[in-house]
This record gives sequence, structure tokens and C-alpha cells, in this order.
Amino acid sequence: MSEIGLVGLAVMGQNLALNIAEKGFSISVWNRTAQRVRDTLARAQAEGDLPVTGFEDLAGFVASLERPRRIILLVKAGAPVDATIEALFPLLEPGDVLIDGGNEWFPNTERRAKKAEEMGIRYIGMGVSGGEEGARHGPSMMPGGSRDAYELIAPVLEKVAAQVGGPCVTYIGPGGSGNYVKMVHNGIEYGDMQLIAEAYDVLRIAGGLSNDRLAEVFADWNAGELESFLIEITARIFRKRDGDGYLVDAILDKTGMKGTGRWTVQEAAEKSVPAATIAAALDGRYLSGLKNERVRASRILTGPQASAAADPDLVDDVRNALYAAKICSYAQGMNLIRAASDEYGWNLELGSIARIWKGGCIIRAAFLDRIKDAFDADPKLKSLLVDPGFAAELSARQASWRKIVGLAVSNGIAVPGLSGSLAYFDAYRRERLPANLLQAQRDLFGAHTFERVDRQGSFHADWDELADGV
Ligand code: NBP
Repeated sequence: MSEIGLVGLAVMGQNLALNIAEKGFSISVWNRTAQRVRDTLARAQAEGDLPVTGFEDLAGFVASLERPRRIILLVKAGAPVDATIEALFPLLEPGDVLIDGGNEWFPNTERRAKKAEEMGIRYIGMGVSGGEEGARHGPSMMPGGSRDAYELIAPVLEKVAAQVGGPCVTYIGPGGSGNYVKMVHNGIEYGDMQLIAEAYDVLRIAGGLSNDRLAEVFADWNAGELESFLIEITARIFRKRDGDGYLVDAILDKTGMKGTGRWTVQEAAEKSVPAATIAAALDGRYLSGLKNERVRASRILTGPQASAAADPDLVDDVRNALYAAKICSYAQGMNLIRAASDEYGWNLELGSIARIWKGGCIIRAAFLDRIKDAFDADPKLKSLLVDPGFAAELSARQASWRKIVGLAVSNGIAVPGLSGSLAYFDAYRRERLPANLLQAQRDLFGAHTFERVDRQGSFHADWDELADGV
């Protein structure tokens, strides 16, 4: 009998199964297409005679599991998950646990959990981050749903997860909270990637940095406050040669995406949470997709002639701008998680979430310790921006940040992430915004009423009368 089962042996499932087996848990595996089962068994053999048992029939797979059965699903999100659990349900018994490890839209998990519960089956929606490498050697995992089901699977997850100051997994909360937190993780990942791309654009266009120099700069940054997986791989990317040139210069400037960033922005809009940096990153990807239009527009529309100027402070200024904007991006993501937690009564712990992102996942970064500390010190912290430590850092970096945004604007370099973050910061720190005028307009054309700064209540003005009428 196997201690655990896994269904779906594409990139994530195959690697996670081998990781689980390597940590000493016997595992049974099944996949719709049998060839993947055979491939997994061959890898299990080659990678250390790991305790993996493969099945080509689903009933045999289910029958091979110790009870209560614990089955991880890693099939394509959406309809394939529904098809797989429909096939599994008749083979399961009350008390069994199903863990969907895909990037699922959280209401789908809640719908399936409800159905599973009616049959006495416990259901978990678990975000898994770290891609192929993470799945094989230690991902960050965000399980949400039934708490007692989590306790049953925790000994396995805690061993399989990345280990950075403890296992990078914790019970997130009820319902679809695990999927939600993974979704926001991916939104933050979009923000980080966009900000790094903008820093690259400013350094190469306004600073004239070569790929070799960019590799040095990013490697250097990775030894400081920006230390993170994404900065580290960026340094590596600039070193990769392609014939006489560099591969990065040969790659088409058109970004792919799978949808979790879009969900994050949709959710931010749904929950009325400002998320300027993450939205800028999503728009950046959409604009990149308009490659043919951009090629045509580049022959019609003109802008300033970008020129590289020697500035000994440029690299440090860009680093400062990147770090400050990154704080804004994480603040937005954390605020979105909190808004969902409040609305759905999930009671999520933002400090613990920052902790499990410390290792295994794409946004892993030294800086997450600081975020954890900020929320541990004040779990009700309204925004990371007003944590005393982050507030001081933003203050110390804002001259560089403004300089870089100004430089980019005057050179015609689009920096929607850096500038959107700065606008977010500037709006958030203002006691009074020009929204008074918006309210006046709304009241004038739609009698939407307004509040006043000097009196309680709701007011409507007769805007045709110049005299005060409210
Ligand atoms: P995919 O998302 O590409 O899904 C492929 C798997 O789904 C295969 O096992 C395939 O079986 C199975 N499948 C499909 Br498609 N339709 C099915 C159906 N109707 N019934 C049963 N099985 C079906 O795999 P992945 O890239 O390993 O990702 C798995 C999950 O993890 C996804 O939700 C993904 O978003 C998430 N994720 C992926 C990454 C990553 O880096 N790839 C990172 C983090 C999270 P087949 O072999 O028979 O076609």
C-alpha cells in the first residue's frame, strides 16, 4: 500500500511525485495518458530507485492507497479537474482527502469542496509555486480548505516543501483561500518582473549599459536588499550567449501569460483595492502582445530622442527606484489578500504568508523577512507603506525614484510599473486628493451628492446658482 497518491504527471505532477518519494513517502501515481506513468517510473528508477508505483487504471491506483486516502491532483485547471474528480468520486470513501495542487480559480475549489463534503470527502485547494525545479526539490505550497484534512497531509507537505527558516508551507485558511493566495503571489510575480524589465530598459537606453555590465549590476544587486530569485536569474540571463551575440537580444518582445495575473487585477477591481503596479504589469504584457501594431506605430508616432548619458549614480538610482516600487507592489498584493480575508472571513495571517514565500517560489526574496516582521509587529497594519521601517526606506529612496521616473519620461521610455507605483505612493501619502472635484462633477451631472469637510451629512448643490446653496 502507498502512503499517498498523485494524479496528473505533466511537469508539476511528475516532479512533485519524485520529490515526495525522495522524502521517503511511498507514492502511487496515475495519469490519463499512460505514457506519462511509464516516464515517471523510468525517472523514479534513474533518480535513485524511488518508491513510486505506477498505475494505468484508476481503480487500481485508488485501491493501492492507505486509508484515509490522500490524493494530490496536478491536472490542468478547470474542466480537466472536474473530469478527474468525477472519475475519482465513485472510487473514494468518506474521510478520504483530495488536494488540488493546480492554479485554480478559487470559486471552482469552493464549489468542488462543497460537493466533496456532501460525500464525506475532504477537499483542499493548494497553490504550488516554484515551477519544475521547485516541484522536484522543494516548492512553496499554499493549502486552503478543510483544516483537519490539512493535518492529515501536513507531515508530507512539510517534508516536501522548500526549507528556509522552516518549511515553506502552512495552513492558509478555509475555502478557496489557498488558491487565492497563490493567485496574488502570481500577481506580485507579474509586478516584480515588470519592474525588473523597466529597470533593464532604463539602464540600457538611458545608461547605455551592455549585457555584460547588466549581468554585473544584477549580480551585485542580488548581494544586497534586492536579493531574490528573479534578480538572480536576470543576471544569469544577460550572460547567455547566442552565436556572436546574446540570447536576450534575440528573444521576441512579446509576453505569454496563463491568466493568474489577470485574475489578480480583476479581483483587485472587484474588492476595490488599488493595485497600480500589478495592473501596470498586466497592461505591459497586453501592450507587448500588440507586436505588429507597435511595429507599425513606431513608424508613425514620434517621441523624444533617447540618449545615453554618463551618470555615475544611475545604477544606484535605478536600484533605489526598483526597491521602492517593489514595496508598493507587495503592499498592494497584501492588501488584496486582506480584503478577501475580511470579506470571506478567512482570518488569514499575512506574516505567515510572507514567511512561506521565502523559499521555493518565484517571488522568493530576502525582503520577505521584512514583510513578515512588519505584519508580526502589527497584524492590523493597514499598509506596508506605513510600517515604520518601510516608510523610512521609501523616504530615503524617493529622490532616486523621482529622478528615474523623470529620466524615463524625458527619454520616452515607458515605465508604467515604476511610475504607477510612484503615483500610488504619492496618492496614498496625500491627506487631500483632487477627488473633491470628482465629487462635484458627479453631483452636478448626476445628483450623486457629496460629503463636506466641515459638516456631517450628504449634500447636493444647485450648480446653476452661483451663490452657495447647500
Ligand atoms: P498542465 O496544466 O499542462 O496539465 C497537464 C495535465 O493535465 C496532464 O497530466 C494531462 O493529462 C492532464 N489532463 C488534461 Br490537459 N485534461 C485532462 C482530463 N480531461 N482528464 C484528466 N487529466 C487531464 O500541467 P502542469 O504544467 O504540470 O500544471 C499542473 C497544474 O499546476 C496546473 O493547474 C498549473 O496551472 C499548475 N502550475 C504549473 C506550474 C508550471 O510551472 N508548469 C507552476 C505552478 C502551478 P494527459 O497527460 O493525459 O494529457
